[in-house]
This record gives sequence, structure tokens and C-alpha cells, in this order.
Amino acid sequence: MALGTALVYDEEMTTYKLLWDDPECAIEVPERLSKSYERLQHYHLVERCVRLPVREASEEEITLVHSPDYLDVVKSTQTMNEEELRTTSKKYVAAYFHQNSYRCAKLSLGGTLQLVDAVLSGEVQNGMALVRPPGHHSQRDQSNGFCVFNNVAIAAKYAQKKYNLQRILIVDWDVHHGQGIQYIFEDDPSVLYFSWHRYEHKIFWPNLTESDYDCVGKGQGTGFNINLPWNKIGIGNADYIAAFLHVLLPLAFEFDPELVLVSSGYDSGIGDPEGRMNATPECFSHLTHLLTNLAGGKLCVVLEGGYHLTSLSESVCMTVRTLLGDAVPRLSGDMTPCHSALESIQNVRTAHTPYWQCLSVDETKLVQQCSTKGSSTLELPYEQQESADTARFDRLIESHMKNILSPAPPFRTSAVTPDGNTFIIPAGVHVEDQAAPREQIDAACSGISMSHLKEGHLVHSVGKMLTVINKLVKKQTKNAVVLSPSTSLSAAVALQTSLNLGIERVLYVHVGDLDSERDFENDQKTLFVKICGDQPSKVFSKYHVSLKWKDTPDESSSFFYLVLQILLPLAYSYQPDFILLSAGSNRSVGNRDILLLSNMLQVLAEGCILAIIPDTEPELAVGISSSLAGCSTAMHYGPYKCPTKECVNALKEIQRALQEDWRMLRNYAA
Ligand code: Q9C
Ligand code: ZN
Repeated sequence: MALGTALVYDEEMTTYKLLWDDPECAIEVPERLSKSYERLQHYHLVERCVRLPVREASEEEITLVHSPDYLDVVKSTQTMNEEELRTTSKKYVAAYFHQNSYRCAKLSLGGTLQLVDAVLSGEVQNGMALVRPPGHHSQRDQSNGFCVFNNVAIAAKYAQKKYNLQRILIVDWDVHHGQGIQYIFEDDPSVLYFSWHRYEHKIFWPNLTESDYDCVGKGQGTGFNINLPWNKIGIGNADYIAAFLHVLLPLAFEFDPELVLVSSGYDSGIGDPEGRMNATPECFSHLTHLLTNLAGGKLCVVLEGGYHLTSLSESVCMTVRTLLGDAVPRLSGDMTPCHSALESIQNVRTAHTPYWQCLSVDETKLVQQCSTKGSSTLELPYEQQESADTARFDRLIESHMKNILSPAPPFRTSAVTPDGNTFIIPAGVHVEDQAAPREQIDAACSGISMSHLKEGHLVHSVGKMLTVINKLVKKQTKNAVVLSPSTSLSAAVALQTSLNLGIERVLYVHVGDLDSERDFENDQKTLFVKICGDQPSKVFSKYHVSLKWKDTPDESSSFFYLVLQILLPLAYSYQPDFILLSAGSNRSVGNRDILLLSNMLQVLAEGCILAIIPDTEPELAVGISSSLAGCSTAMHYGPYKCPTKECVNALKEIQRALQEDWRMLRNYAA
């Protein structure tokens, strides 16, 4: 049975604030926390989580990262008057202290460590710590950027020490560079740190040379620090997803972490006065879901920045909802990464090519960096923009959320099983027992060569599948798994039926041999991708692609590469309404690869997936149905290895042929 999601929150962390006038610090307010929590209550998300109490971090924990002298300074602020607090605050950059700062900083860190303990002890699957003060800017002996103790960095050290972890991934999606985390781990290969950040060629705070893409780590840690600087404001959903698919995730899969920590700032979201970026709240659902396939789903999300209260709180809700396993909303907007984002993506990929196999196998890639360096200083047009209109974004985000949040269907997952064989399906999955009437089956099969349809059990399977497809279309069930005696045939019927029912865009992914190949040319209503081990890769049309994929036979898999570099970019570009995933015979990929695929594809089509599995493979059906039911995030898909050059170069051809049509395939600007 699935483990739960933890939530750490204590209103005591709202008991410190800025006491004097300082425009730089004025945005870091207690309401950031209380409003986020209120919103979680509003969506009934709090009651679905396992509440964890906060605790004070110990001095020993604080000094895992900070100097005893700095600890003494922070401690001394407890008894200071306002004048003394001001003087101490001025010693640091963009920092402020209050008499309760020390207590709250201990709770903020202690709360983070509570979350790490709950996840690593197996008490919960994942969770979020809603804490302040934030952490990622603070350094060994200094406060910085509203941060007092470096919560996430200390959490990583704590997890290494207490649980003997060898590999931890830190994902910092805050809009600022977490330079504090970088400094702490830059020579340490056991912690892979990824940060994207507003940079604008160094004109944006904290204005550091070492925030650029060419800062890849030092000594033993070379290659384990990934900086993705954004050189323009207005970076949005397509850019963030492209950064995940083309930079973070391939390296993260190759790294194969045992724990993922997120420095989760929402100042990278729309409306934020600091970030001025465009990512909508549901983008954070996507980012979260894409990370659940790492580290067996052990994911600790820890609040950092986020200063537009509506954007912040809706994005927090999206994150928690996704941790709980709810369906991921569709991403709105045109999925075309902008030129500046692609430049940054290209540059960081090139900078890291020497250190990561999955980048270096890519021979055809441009080896040059884009010349964005040095052009810096005088690009100031963004500073002249009118200041962000907070109220306008309030209304915009509120109406947007009403549009994208559809009610959960009565059933999450339905299953069609061979008669008398229901026991293999996990608890909570609804087993369909109503077959559609024979006339409907015949109508659904017209035009499809159905020589085997005389077989009674196939008729029965197709009949029940039709009932399930009707439920999918009517939003009575979110997704479904069908055990079929002939998956090619069932998939053909499912495709035709879904189109007849008015679905506009179907993504149809078939793994293995297909009994009869239909003609998909110019049928914009279907994007068909076939993955097989023996026929060469081929682009029949932009809507019909055949991919050759074969791993060298051993325990590890490189399938993540195909999913990240081809399938998800295609799918994000196409924006399907419905996904058909079928497994045929003679497959060249393993069952856990198919599970990874079905888990990853759930970021599309609001999770509306129909998986068709041979009825001779109940283990696969069990895996898929628990993945679809949102209760197998604990799956570990590794170990991983890199694909062969032959595979990669074949995929490269496909990527090149299709990237004008399907823009998320692009990972360079030139
Ligand atoms: N005009 C966090 O998000 N001010 N800290 C920058 C730029 C400091 C942000 C001024 C921003 C600190 C956790
Ligand atoms: Zn920030």
C-alpha cells in the first residue's frame, strides 16, 4: 500500500518579521507561510497529509554547516533591542533579524530534518516543509538573502551522516541562485546540486560570476554543480520543462540519487516581483511529478522564496497535491522554449559534456557554446519595465486556477481483466464488469480487420474496454488498464473509438511488435510512436514515428534517455487529450522501463491514460495499475546506464527531423 505525504508547518514560524523600513527585505513577510497554509486547508490538502510536528534543531545539527561563531551571533540576536538587531543585520547582505529569528530558524531547520527523518525511515513516501526563514543563501559564517541557517544543505549532511547515504540530489527551483548550497558542496561529488536562476548576465542579484553555467564544481566535485542561468525575464512553462528534460533529469538519472531534496522557492512563478518569470502554478505539479521517478520517490520539498502571495500559495498547493499522487493538470500555453532559454540550456549541456556520459554519447551535438558571455553589462531594458502589478496577477491567477482544476473522477483507475482473474489487480482499482452490447462492439470494430474477434474472450475484453473508454471520456475514471488477448487489436479499437467519441489528440505509444500497422500519415488526431528493437528508426510523418531501441542485456537500463529526450518532448509539444499505451510481443525494453514510461507519461493529458497489456503478463499489469493508481511512486527504476552511441545517434536523427514541428525536442539555440 502507498505511503503517505508529510506536511510540516507550525504557525510559530510566523512570529518574526522586519521591524524597520528596508525595501530590500520588505517582501519576506509572515503571511507567506500563513497564506500558503490557508490555501492548503482551502483545498482540503492538509487533512490528506501526515502532519509532522516541528522541533528545534540542535547546535550540533546547525554546525554541520555553520561555524560556531556564526551560531553565537544568531543566538545573541534573541536578546537584542531594535537598534542592535539593525546593526547586526547590516553586517550581512539582504538579511534582517528579529528577536524571534533564532527560535524560528531552529524550527525551520528542525522541521526540515523532521521531514527528512520521516521520508528516510519509511514513515512517509515524500513531503513538504512549509518553513521560514528560508535557507539556500546562508553560508558557513553568514546570513544572506533572508536566510539564516541553510536548511537544505544541513538536511543533506544530516541524511548522509544518519542514514549513510552516498548520493543526494538537490534541486533548487527558486529563482535566485542558492550560492550558499553551491559553496558548501562544490567540491563534494556525493551531492549533485542543480540550480536555475534569474541571472541576466550577472546584473541580477546576487550578481556572482560563480552563478554562471561554467561553474561546474571543483576538485572531486567537478561536474556535480549544475548552474542554469536565465538571461531574460519572462521565462515560462515550456522553458522550465525543457530545462528538466534536457538538463536536470538526464544527469539526475545517470547520478541515480538515494534522496531528492528540493529548495523550493516559488519566486520562479508567475507574478513574483523578484523573479518576473511566467511559470504558472501547475508547472510546479509537473516539476514535482517528474522528480518522483528518482530515488524511489523519496522526495523532500522545502520552502525557500516566493513573494507573490497568491502565486506562492497556489504553487505550494500544486506541489503538495502532486506529492499526494493526484493527477497533474495540463500545462497551459504554447510549448515552445524561447531562444534565450535554449541558449542557456545549450551552454550548460556543453559545459557538462566532459562529466556526464549521457551528454558525451551525443556526438552530433554542437560542441560550441553560444556566445552569451560578456555581452552583459548594458542589457538593461527589463529594469525599465513598469513594476509588477501584484493585484493584476491576483485576479489572473485566481481565475486561471478555476479553469484548470477539474474535479477528481469517482474512480482513479479502472481495470479490464480476463474473466475470473480479478485477484491480480491492486486494491482500490475498480474492476470493470460491464461489457458494452454486441452491436456497439461490432460498430467499434468496423474497418478493423477482426479475424480473431470470433474468439469469445477477445470479444469480452473489447466489450469491457469500450465501457471503460466511455468512462474515460465522460471523466468517470481517470485512467485504466486493460489485459487483452490481442493488444494490437485492442489498441486499434481503442484508438478508433476514442476518436469517434470526439477526442481531438491521441498520443499512441506502442512498445514491441505490432500485428498490423495502420496508416497514420497526416492524421493529426493521432501521434503514433512505436518502440521496437529490430526495425530501424524512421519518421514516416510528424504524426508517425518508429524508434529503434535496444539495451545491451544486463541489469541496468538506459531507457530514461529515450523517455526524456524524445517521448516526453514529443508529448509535451503535441499536448494530447488522451494517451494510449500498449505493449506487444517481442519487446526490446524491460517491464520496469514500461513502468517508468507510464509514470512519466502521467504528466500529459491530465493523466488520462489507457494501458493495454497482454493478458499473459499479469505482473506487468499489476505494476502499471498501481502506477496509474498513483500508489507506486516508491518504484525504483534503476540502476541506470548510458545508451550506446548507436542508439543515441539514431535518436539524434529523429530529433533533428522533428524539432521544427515538435519544439520541445530542441535542446540548443543555434
Ligand atoms: N533587486 C530568497 O528568495 N534581494 N531570497 C535582491 C534584487 C534579495 C531572496 C534584490 C533577495 C533574496 C530566499
Ligand atoms: Zn529566491
